[in-house]
Amino acid sequence: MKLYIKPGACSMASHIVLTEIGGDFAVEMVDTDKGLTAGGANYRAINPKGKVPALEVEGEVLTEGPAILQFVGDRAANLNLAPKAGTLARARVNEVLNFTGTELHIAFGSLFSQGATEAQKDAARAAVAGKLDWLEAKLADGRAFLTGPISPGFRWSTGRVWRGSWRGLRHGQRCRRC
Ligand SMILES: N[C@@H](CCC(=O)N[C@@H](CS)C(=O)NCC(=O)O)C(=O)O
Repeated sequence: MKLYIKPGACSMASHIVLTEIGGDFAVEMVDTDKGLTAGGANYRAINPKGKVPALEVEGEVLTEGPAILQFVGDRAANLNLAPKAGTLARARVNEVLNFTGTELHIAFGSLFSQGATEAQKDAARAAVAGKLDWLEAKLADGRAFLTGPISPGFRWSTGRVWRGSWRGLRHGQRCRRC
């Protein structure tokens, strides 16, 4: 397996999960502005979307952070990283990952768009804060995970890592270009 990433970008979540699983995988940096991998390959030939993360696996390329997180989590079944597919608990994981990967991600993207006015940035900040509030409210009962209480054996979850990556951005870490 090879994971394509960019420092400070949302690909960090996939990188953290793969690292925690301790699997056999390679990492290659991508310069998405130039469309080149660190090794000089045309990145759009690997991922036509030109975005990170992308995971090369079994001769295919899997894209979209939430899909990669669930795939690698499911493959490490012994680590119990996500509830079983088909359960409501798993749908809740999907709910959070989709919210984060679409609503929250898009809101952050506007904040860093080049040429945005201060008024547009203020509007983007308000939008991001509102979406993070939804996530924070889910934790208001003291639960350790967005999707419920901590289970024996759980050290972390795919959903928690994804949310944590975004929390880092909220506290000043800048996404180079979402
Ligand atoms: N829907 C995709 C979005 C991926 C995405 O937007 N990645 C950003 C970094 S956070 C990127 O690669 N941006 C580079 C570009 O747009 O050129 C996912 O969830 O994986």
